[in-house]
Amino acid sequence: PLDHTVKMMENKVFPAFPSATRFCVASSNQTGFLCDDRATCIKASQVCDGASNCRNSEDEQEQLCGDLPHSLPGYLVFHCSNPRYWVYANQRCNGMNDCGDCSDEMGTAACPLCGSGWWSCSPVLYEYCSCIPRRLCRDSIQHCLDWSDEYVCTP
Ligand SMILES: [Ca+2]
Ligand SMILES: [Ca+2]
Repeated sequence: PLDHTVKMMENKVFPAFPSATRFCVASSNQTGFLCDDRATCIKASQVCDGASNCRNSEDEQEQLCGDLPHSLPGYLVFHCSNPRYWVYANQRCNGMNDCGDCSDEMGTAACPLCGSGWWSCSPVLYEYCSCIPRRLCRDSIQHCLDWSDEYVCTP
């Protein structure tokens, strides 16, 4: 998918290569940000995280990070149900409760229900929403309200 994105973009001329045209698909199908080299696609959540991930630090430039999340191009941002909160686009449907109210994990059309590495239940822990990682099954610690992680689930 990355090659395709890059090709599409090279067909056009972008004088300043604005951030709005940097959409790309990073590893594991995550929404990404294309560096100036037009080959490196970093995860959305690596933009404005204080660490330089593109060679020339274009992922940390003031123009992009000066007024979060408004200074970010819309494709990098997911707005939570609570209007005070936002998360990066690649934190949507990743199984973790990044919004705090699970609004980033809701909607079965947008977020497929618990993938193969996950067990479906009502989690005890705040950090999960409707599934827990299967590695937490049968570890002698309750992670599901109904204890199904300890009695039904297989890792
Ligand atoms: Ca960064
Ligand atoms: Ca999430």
